[in-house]
Amino acid sequence: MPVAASENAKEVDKLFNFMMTIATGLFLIVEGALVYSLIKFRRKKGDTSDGPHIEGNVALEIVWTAIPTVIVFILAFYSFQTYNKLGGLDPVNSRNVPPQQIAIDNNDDQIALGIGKSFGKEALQVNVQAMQYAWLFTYPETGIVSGELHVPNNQPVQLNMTAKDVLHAFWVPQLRLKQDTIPGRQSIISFIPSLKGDYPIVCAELCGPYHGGMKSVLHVEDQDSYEEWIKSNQPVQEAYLEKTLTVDDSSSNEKFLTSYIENMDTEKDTVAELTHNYSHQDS
Ligand SMILES: [Cu+2]
Repeated sequence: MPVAASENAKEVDKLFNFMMTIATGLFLIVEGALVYSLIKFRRKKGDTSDGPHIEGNVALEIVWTAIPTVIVFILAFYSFQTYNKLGGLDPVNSRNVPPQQIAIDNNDDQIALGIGKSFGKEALQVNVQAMQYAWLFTYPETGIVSGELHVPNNQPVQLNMTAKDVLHAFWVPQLRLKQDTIPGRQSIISFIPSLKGDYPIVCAELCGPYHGGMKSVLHVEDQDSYEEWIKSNQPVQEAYLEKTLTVDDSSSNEKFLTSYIENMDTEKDTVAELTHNYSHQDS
């Protein structure tokens, strides 16, 4: 298993190790009995007689039905407990959804999908948009838009995710978290990172020919380097925003952009789509 980079991951690992222990024990008992019988009850040379005729054994059948049943119930109970501990039944996944910056059609009455405890306003909110074939992370508090996810260590993070085109899946093996991102709907995961480092963000849902290249990086940093990253990214964004706002006073982004892309062999539809997205992010 890769390193466990969050508190959630440790819970998942405990469940996994428990299941693995039972499975290994069962494997050894069943295979051991098989190998033992192969050797012990092998036909002796010259022995052509039949084996003893055995017709069922009620006690034995009850035992070998009861033991797996008990094991399955224990595993079901333990899995459910872990799911609950990770926040699977938490209200974050019902109505209490923070406003998304990216426009989503009609999600007021829908239940948000996902897993994670509800940390409320305490959590760092990051909006995640998945698209063919990239991840886009927006920090609503600072206005930063990034292709990488930076989070401070030991602080709750809530990812509000959606997809622009087709189904994708946000997966960070080191967090033991995987969640589909869905066009037109919001899904949420929350976690508390507990180990500094850089971890891969992988798309885990076949989403098109370049699906394999749809990767990004999760940087779990100490508070200082995180704030430094925020600072170093913010001025660029602000300067850019100011520039676009002053030039673009007629709210016709298309006109503004057209002068730049005239020689770039770009379709008019693409420009329209781009400006559409920008106007959503501004509001
Ligand atoms: Cu994808």
